[in-house]
Amino acid sequence: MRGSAMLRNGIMNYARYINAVSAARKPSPIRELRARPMCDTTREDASCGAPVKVAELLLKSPKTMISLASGMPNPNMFPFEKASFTIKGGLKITFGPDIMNRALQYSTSSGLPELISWLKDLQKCIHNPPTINYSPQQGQMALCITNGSQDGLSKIFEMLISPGDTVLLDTPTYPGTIIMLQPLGCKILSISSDQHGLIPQSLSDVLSKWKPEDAKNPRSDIPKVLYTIPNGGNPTGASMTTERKKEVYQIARKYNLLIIEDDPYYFLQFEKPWAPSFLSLDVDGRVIRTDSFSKILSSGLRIGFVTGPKPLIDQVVLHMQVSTMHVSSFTQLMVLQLLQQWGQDGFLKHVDRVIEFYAKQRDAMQLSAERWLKGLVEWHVPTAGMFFWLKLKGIPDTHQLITKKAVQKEVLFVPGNAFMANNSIPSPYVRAAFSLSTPEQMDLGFERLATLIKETV
Ligand code: 09M
Repeated sequence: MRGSAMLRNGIMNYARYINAVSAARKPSPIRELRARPMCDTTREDASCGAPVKVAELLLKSPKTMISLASGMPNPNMFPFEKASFTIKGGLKITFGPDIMNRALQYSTSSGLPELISWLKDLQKCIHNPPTINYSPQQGQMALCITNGSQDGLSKIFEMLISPGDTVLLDTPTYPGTIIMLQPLGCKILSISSDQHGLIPQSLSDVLSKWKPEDAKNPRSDIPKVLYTIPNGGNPTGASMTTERKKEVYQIARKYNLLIIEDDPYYFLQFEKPWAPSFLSLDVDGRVIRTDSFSKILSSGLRIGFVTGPKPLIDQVVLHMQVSTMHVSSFTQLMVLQLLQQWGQDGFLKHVDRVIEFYAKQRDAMQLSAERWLKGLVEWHVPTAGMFFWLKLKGIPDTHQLITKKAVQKEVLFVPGNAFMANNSIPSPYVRAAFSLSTPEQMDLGFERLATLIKETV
């Protein structure tokens, strides 16, 4: 299944990236009926004779059709009848009996069609991906809805990584990603970053061990995948500049890499204009992007979405068919109704309100850092996200300090080594989040940290 060519006639050879497990996935036999739908011969129907999903089949069927096919339960037997949600600001969402039945029923694995359509419009508007009008084989932009971006990410890695593969990781990085990758048996190569995110030169240096032509050799161990968090990095708070993204994209083209753009803090960019995403630069169809509603609508509803080339999104959806089946219909409908009522403008206005809150929190943390940590700690002020990345001077490893002494002093941080693929290497950093604490708590927390550092060095 794994092909060898780089760009075949200028088209990405997606089979090269899809591992054996993913390539072996087949559509669920109960969700896809290999049957001929009722064809109205007076009408052109492109899907006649092709595999058709049960739901599609039922939609196309005449009213007189008796279906004994679907094993879905009868929603009339579900106990919930109606619901209504009051949105801050006064709007109301109501689930009457019909919507409630839909909310409680199975739905399509890729996500509710109306929500997919709304989110695709959002992606087009925000990122204007060059792939929008490509053919599916060329890597046309597709989208599916996942249980938060984490679910999308894990399915992406499980689609792409085979044991023994080498993966390029923007470091330090989100521990969720590290623990997703480690059991897949891949080798992780760390790419250095600074306050502007991943350093293109570091990527070039790491890749210089290979020749670009190695990407044509299926037996070569040349990396195929680069993972990066481009905005408000977790833990660094760093955001990549447009120039860096362009450079990284060119390196990806040279070595035929896929870029996994994990961007849950995109909507928490405090300064406008927002930076162009990798997706917006993606003329080849080599970017697969994870978005999240966790930071702006709800983390508990578990809604994220994956946007990327159709051949890859299709594989993610096949994985969903056998695992989660789909994101809760209930939460998808809740979010859909809200987004439909808001419209794109209303959504972006809400995002602005969220940004205003987090920017103030960031300013409060910056003020407290200036007050207590000057001379003891080095940091950069983040322009996105929820984190300060603090380098404690004279403390080569923060692990003991944070897990033992800081706890006694009643202040919590995450020690830097938690964000490294090899967490036995000492780290002088700690991550401080400004999302949940009040300015007073941040101030007291940093005062305690300052005392701790002074007692230690
Ligand atoms: N801390 C995240 N990050 C986190 C965290 C979290 C409980 C989550 C990056 O909700 P999703 O699935 O859309 O987000 C997953 C995700 C993906 N990528 C870069 C992230 O930062 C979420 C949850 C407690 C602590 C947590 O600390 O950083």
